[in-house]
Amino acid sequence: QKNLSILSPEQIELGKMLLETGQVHLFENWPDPGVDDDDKKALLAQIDLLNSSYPGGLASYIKTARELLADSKAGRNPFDGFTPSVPSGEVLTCGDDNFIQYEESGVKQIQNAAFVLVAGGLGERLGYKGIKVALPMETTTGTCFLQHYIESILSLSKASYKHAQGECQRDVPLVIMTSDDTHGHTLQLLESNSYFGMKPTQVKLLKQEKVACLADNDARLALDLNNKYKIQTKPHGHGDVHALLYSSGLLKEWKDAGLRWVLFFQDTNGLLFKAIPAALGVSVTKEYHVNSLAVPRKAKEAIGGITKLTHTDGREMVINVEYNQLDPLLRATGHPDGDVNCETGFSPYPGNINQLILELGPYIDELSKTGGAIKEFINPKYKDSTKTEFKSSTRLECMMQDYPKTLPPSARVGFTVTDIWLAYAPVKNNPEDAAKVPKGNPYHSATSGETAIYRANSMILRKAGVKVDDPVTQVFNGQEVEVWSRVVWKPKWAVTFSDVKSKVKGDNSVSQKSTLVIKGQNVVIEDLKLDGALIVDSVDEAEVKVGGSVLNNGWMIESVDKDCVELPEEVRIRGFKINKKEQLEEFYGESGNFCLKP
Ligand code: UGB
Repeated sequence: QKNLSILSPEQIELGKMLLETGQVHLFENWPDPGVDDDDKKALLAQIDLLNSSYPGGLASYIKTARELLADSKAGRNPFDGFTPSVPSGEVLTCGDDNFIQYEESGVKQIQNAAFVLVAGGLGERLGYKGIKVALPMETTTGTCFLQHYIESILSLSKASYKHAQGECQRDVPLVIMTSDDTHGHTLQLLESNSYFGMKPTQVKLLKQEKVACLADNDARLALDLNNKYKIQTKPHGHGDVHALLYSSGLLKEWKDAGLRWVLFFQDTNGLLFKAIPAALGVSVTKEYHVNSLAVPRKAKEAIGGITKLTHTDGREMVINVEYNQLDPLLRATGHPDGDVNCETGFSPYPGNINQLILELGPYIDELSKTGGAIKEFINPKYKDSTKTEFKSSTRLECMMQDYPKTLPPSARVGFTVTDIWLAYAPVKNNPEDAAKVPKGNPYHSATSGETAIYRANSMILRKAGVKVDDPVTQVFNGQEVEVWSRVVWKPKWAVTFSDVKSKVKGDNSVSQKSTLVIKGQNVVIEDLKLDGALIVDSVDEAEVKVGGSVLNNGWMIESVDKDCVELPEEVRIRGFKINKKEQLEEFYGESGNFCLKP
């Protein structure tokens, strides 16, 4: 009461709301006015931010927290009444006719799409100090994830314009969700690299705020242990992206501009854009409101499983069940072995890779009802089995792939499974944890993330008719990986399998020790025999034919010690570096037709 004089009417209202929701402890023992007044105001300002950045405000946050904490204490299962079964979805195989047709219809739609990258995570599992989107996707060219994503979107839009035939050509928007942990560095990375060729107006950064931590089962907000005027906060999860998009007004702007699709993707998957055109083609053809991209998943692998859930009351949904919930759910519903591999060597439940394609119209309709709020969960770590005290404060969390949970049964929710080698190679685990991954399961490390790029590109070249040598097996940072020829191309050279096919002609071969880097747009590989390193670049106006026999000492992959502090962290976390011994490197800087034939 004594302190009311130092607060604004709005702050007093907020304070009242908190008192009504059982948060009296926040204001207990406040000294008289004149002492710590700035700190008191700072606490109210923080409460204001926590209130305004959560759909429904803090009152709603506390109410949901109490319900979920009670469920958790009572051991109530969120899947009560649901029986899991294996869903059926579209299965794509890179290079076959179906895949090529889907790619074609997907590319046409790119100019009606907006891309959303969720990049607010700090990557605790990876333990890398910088932001993950700044990591080199591969160290042959050193291209970072964000550069690759932006160049892929630009090249896909260019390919889409070609189909547009007089329709208006628009700049495909890119939204990046950041957090306090990643915002400044992401902006700096973009600004210091001229937005990697995108117009700055094409890119929007939306920062997610953290949510209040909870100290006990009554959902009392947890004060900072060293500062009684500050509430502890933690990330709320990638599910925030929906509320942020909605409240930013961007969805309406996109709808008014005639866009039709929103594509969500994660921070470190260097293969994803190889599957995006075909997956969008599936959405277009099947008229899916929601399409999740999935890959075959090893049982118990740390990615969610796409599951069909049927309730005793008849409700049905196809939804991601997170990896820590799938096994107990199966065990509780008549599958005593839980999540196990079937005869294919994979779990029958496809792995969610959090690449979602939403149709904009139905998405806006749904968000108009929910404000973008996503079904949340809570994961308190209790001190003991009485479940009365927590080891440390907890908070509500949400995941972007839980969006379909509130949709009506009429919503068309599907998924598309594609080859793992083509679509999924995230960089999530630090070398120590990756080395402990059971044999045969994916490492999801910087080592496997980079070698997967070479494997995918080599396999695509093979499918396009190039003779690419078999890989060799090597061990880096305690992880056994296949090392294929280091084949890398810029998205402007090829964004679809058909692009690759049309630019590879005659009889070509690439040896295992070789590196092939294609940077120019109109480069055609014809009758090339490569045993060494070859780098070809050109301006867009040049047409370059590359053939003949290229033989040199090349660029070699060499092991490095992950603990060698003289090496940059980006190198240490993969356990190898590229030793650039000798190469043939050509740049064609003028328009015209050229032939590279040593
Ligand atoms: N992210 C945010 O933007 N904000 C946040 O608050 C948290 C994360 P993780 P996770 O593909 O392998 C997901 O931590 O959450 C961004 C799916 O739930 O890498 O453990 C972050 O920057 C799981 O089903 O993954 O697991 C990153 O870009 C499976 O699909 C993204 O969210 C798994 O990813 C994912 O964050 C996977």
